[in-house]
Amino acid sequence: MKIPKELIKYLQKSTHIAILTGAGISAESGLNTFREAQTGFWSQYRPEDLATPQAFARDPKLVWDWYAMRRNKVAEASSNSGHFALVDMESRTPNFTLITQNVDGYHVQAGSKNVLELHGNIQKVRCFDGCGIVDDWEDNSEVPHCPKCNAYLRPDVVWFGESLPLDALNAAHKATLECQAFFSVGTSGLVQPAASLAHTARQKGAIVIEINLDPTPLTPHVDFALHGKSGEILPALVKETWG
Ligand code: BV8
Repeated sequence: MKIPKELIKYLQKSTHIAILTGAGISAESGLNTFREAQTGFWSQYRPEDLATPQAFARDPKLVWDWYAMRRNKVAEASSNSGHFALVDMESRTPNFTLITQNVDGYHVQAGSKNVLELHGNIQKVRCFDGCGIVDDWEDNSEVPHCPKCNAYLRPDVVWFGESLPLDALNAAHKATLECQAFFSVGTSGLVQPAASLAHTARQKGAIVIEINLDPTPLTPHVDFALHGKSGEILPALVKETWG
């Protein structure tokens, strides 16, 4: 993938870069992306129908098992060259904010420092009745109970219809307003409010770069659309920009 010279020159002068990542950046680690058709027993379900508080209330064991399966896949795989390229980019940029929709924890595992997990983290659980307990995931087949109030414990992720963690969302907005360059990497740009960040960056005068396997609804609005694998494009971009 040839990185446009104009983009390289602009990034070399940028002191604040913001990145939004989605499931696509973990695809080359071997993880299914969020909307990819599910396999086996899970092929009968749509992820959007399982990632809701209603689905968990209706059948806690089904939703718990879905996350246990996904968490095992996360544990079996690991960060890829795309994650590591962003660690490299962060070390070359005075102000760098990595905003992720992913719950796999791979950015922190790769060594990224300033990471905002908008949709939570699959390695943690919290009380379903909201008594504030947050704990490490317990590896058991039955849905665990809160040690404080005995309600079910649930994955510490943000489900559809639930609000995002305010501190992470506010920090993401702040970085989006202040950055000179905003990258959208490996995301279909369908889920709100994360999907609106790129448009906000553009309205504030930042250049917007999309790195994605396929075109998305964002593509017509970006300054640079680099279509291909993030695990190949990001290392090339970091090398050509910062050596
Ligand atoms: C909320 C955690 C307030 C769980 C997830 C407007 C404003 C506010 C809300 C809404 C709104 N309109 C609609 C809503 C409701 C809803 C929403 O957005 N619905 C959509 C589907 C229309 N939003 C919410 O409910 C949010 N809550 O706003 O609170 C509120 C409160 C009450 C009522 C209303 C509002 C909460 C959203 C968070 C949901 N939780 N995840 C879990 O993971 O199980 S979202 C889920 O989607 C994942 O986190 C995932 O990361 C995220 C986005 O998906 P992508 O990452 O983009 O993945 P996808 O598979 O779609 O695409 C992958 C891309 O990668 C593809 O384009 C592919 O081409 C590319 N790719 C593949 N391989 C590669 C690659 N690219 C590069 N290299 C490769 N190798």
